[in-house]
Amino acid sequence: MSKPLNIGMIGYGFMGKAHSNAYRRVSNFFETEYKPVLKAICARNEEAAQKFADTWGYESVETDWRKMIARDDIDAVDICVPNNLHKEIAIACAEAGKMILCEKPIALNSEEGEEMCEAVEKAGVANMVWYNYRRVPAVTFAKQIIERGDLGRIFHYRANFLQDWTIAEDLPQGGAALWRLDVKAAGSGVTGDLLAHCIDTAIWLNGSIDNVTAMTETFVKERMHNETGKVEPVGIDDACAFLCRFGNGSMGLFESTRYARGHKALYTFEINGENGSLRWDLHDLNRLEYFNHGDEGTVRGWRTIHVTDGDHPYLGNWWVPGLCLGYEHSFVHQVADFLKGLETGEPAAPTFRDALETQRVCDAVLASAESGSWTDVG
Ligand code: SOE
Repeated sequence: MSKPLNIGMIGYGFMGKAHSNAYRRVSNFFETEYKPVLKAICARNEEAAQKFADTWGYESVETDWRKMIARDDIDAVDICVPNNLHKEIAIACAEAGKMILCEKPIALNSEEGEEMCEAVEKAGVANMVWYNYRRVPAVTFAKQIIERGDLGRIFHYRANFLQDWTIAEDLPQGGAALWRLDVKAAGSGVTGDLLAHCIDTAIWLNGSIDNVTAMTETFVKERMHNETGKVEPVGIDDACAFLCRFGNGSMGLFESTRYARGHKALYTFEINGENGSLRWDLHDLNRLEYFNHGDEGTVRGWRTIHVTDGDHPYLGNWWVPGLCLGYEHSFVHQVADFLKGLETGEPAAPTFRDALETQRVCDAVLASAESGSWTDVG
């Protein structure tokens, strides 16, 4: 017998769409005991929220999140609002006994993240943070290859996340679509927004990060603020690069910027081990490149695995072998795993606690950029 899982979503931006699409699709393709029901969407702007509800099939609209989380017919709350609101909402949801699916990064900083972890753990509510790239099948498959031990001892991990959408000096900061440029709402710039994805994947694939040395840059120092109407200093990092040491002895090299002209969302990673290497590129997300040193010498080389076979992670639930998936499927997979976790009692990762580890690395990166020294991950 299937059980409804009544979702209340707070916020309706780009991520609200990605998550809503995932809730709607998941039961068509994955067999799970719990089936999401889009019960309520909550946003301050009632008209916009109603439009969103009509588009995505939410049954009701709320304009006050406290009212929504007090409703008995809401089981799980999806927090899709700017980072500075995550903590207060998540703690209130935990106290109200609601499950929580929270947008990344978990919070503005790890102090807030720790409070959120304590709240969900005390309440015993299911919780997860939307680091969706783990569920791109080629990335999940990379994890399987690494876990089998095929790469042997790991020497290097490197990742980039490059964009170019904030180069214009007249782009304002703050407000609906541009809160990511406002340090008060976002907590940081590319470190929390983009490197956090790279760090989450890296920790998942290659284990914990011990210490970091970083540099950041803010190329445009002042921008008009949409909320105050005044030109204000820019507090976010526009670009960040860092080196790190992983607990397994390997070296890490990470770079992210919103000033790499020509790149819209170039997320790539590569991992080099004693017996082989893997690399992946979001622009070609169904492919995983694999060099296996164990191959016979004359034919040894980088092979491209088209991760679309029925035996590849998640693929058996979709089309016939060979047909491609896209960005949006990573969210569907994350919901499917969350629902499976409710069924089995094995929480779907990344939980708040897992995401806090990523946040601690982000905090160490920003602290190192500030101090100019190697910094331990706290
Ligand atoms: C920023 O442009 C952004 O939308 C991030 O906020 C997302 O987390 C990332 O996946 C894509 O880029």
